[in-house]
Amino acid sequence: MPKDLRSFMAEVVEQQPGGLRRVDVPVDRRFGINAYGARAEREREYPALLFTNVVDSEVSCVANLLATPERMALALGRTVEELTQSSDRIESPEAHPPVEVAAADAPVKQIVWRGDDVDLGKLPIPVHNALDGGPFLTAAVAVMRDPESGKINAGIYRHHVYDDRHMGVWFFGSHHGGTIHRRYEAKGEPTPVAIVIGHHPAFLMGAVSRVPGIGGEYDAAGSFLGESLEVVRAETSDLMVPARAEIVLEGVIMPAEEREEGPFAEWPGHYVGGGPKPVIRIDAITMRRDAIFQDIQASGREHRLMGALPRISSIHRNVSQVIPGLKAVNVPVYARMHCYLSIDKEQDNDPIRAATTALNTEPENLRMVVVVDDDIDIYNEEEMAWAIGTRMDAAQDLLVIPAWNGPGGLLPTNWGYDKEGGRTARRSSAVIMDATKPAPPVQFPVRAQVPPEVVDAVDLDSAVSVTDSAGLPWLG
Ligand SMILES: Cc1cc2nc3c(=O)[nH]c(=O)nc-3n(C[C@H](O)[C@H](O)[C@H](O)COP(=O)(O)O)c2cc1C
Ligand SMILES: [Mn+2]
Repeated sequence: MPKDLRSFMAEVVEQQPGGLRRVDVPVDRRFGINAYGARAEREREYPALLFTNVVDSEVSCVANLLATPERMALALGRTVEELTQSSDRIESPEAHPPVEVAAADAPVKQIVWRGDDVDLGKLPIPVHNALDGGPFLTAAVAVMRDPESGKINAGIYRHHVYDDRHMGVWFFGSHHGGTIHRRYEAKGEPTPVAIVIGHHPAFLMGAVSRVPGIGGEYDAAGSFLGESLEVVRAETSDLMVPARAEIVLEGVIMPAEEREEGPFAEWPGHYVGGGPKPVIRIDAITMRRDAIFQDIQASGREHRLMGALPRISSIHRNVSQVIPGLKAVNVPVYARMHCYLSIDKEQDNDPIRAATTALNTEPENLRMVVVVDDDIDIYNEEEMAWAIGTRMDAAQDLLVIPAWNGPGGLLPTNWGYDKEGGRTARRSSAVIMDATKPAPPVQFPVRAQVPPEVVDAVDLDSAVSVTDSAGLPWLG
């Protein structure tokens, strides 16, 4: 059976007991769904959550499916270590190209609504955080065809639901989704779009992987899935959509029309951004008979983890071409504007070259790059702080690029604030910290440690807990 959302949920239940919890009590789509995720996060638990009883909706909702590295690893068929070290590097992008199936073999065509039947209100689309401007699609993969190359492109973009048939969409910065829309708009034409909701997480990670050039996300999804993505022709356009999705919304982005979008709590954990954005009109909805709607906990751990991993791999890809001694890349899930690189340093130029390459790979995200030697575990903040404290001298090892990120956008630092409560878009700085030792042949002080083989040989059970003062007769 080809992989889809359901096969993955079954796999979680079988292989990671406790990884998925079902909520059968009534839950309000306004804050209720996200509140479960937030409450679990407060307890430092991150189960996937299946809501079977969302008030006023026949459709179930699953959230937090990718909130842990363990479930992410299960979805991509890798170990947690492979995931963080190599992330989504696509070994053979063309190995599993998409294959077309007939509508009769496409579960997503079991129900087709057109025209006046189209009603986004029937779906359990959540309002996530306190000041959000309305319901948002957070796990929606928008599929569009580039009018120049004919290639199909896909990405997750936030969609603000305005009414039964209209939504706003925000394409950030240089993302291809926006490029394609602008190309149709320049010709005065509507942009056909299909919005895919609910599929195997490997499909979603394919959609958000940083494939160079427009298009190729369906191939990336095939590579992550380990099998070709089954696609079927859309109802209202020539777009090809995943046949085993739960729900597909079809419509057009209307040319020369914009509407105020947001506010919406984003990955930096603040309400920033907003403003006029393109508007989508939905003309058809196709779905499975017992469709499951998928949500990503906005501004939560799932949102940040899904965003950090593709960036780890795009940075890995580019920096390793410049610095062969690159060992590992971390974009910490709690501060996605930071990047840690560990390198086997051969020359004193290596850190600055590695850091500037990383910055240029993800200019819209990164504002700080810290480079350390390869004896430092960059997934351990204590080691990072120790390396900065012992191997970095700010007067020479800290470089500030005064205007780098922005202007405007999602990062609070990319805005200037005035006393009247107003704000102006501006650029904010980036910083590079070189916390590496000098390159050979310089002799830097040696790291203090007990011989590791002696530490390995210790049997900790031979150290017995003293439970009462009889165990310490000297004190009596
Ligand atoms: C949960 C999540 C939400 C995202 N929301 C948006 C968004 O609202 N707008 C956007 O442009 N990119 C968003 N992204 C990032 C894009 O999906 C991602 O960078 C993708 O590679 C862009 O593809 P493209 O360059 O083909 O457009 C989001 C990513 C994730 C994981
Ligand atoms: Mn793309």
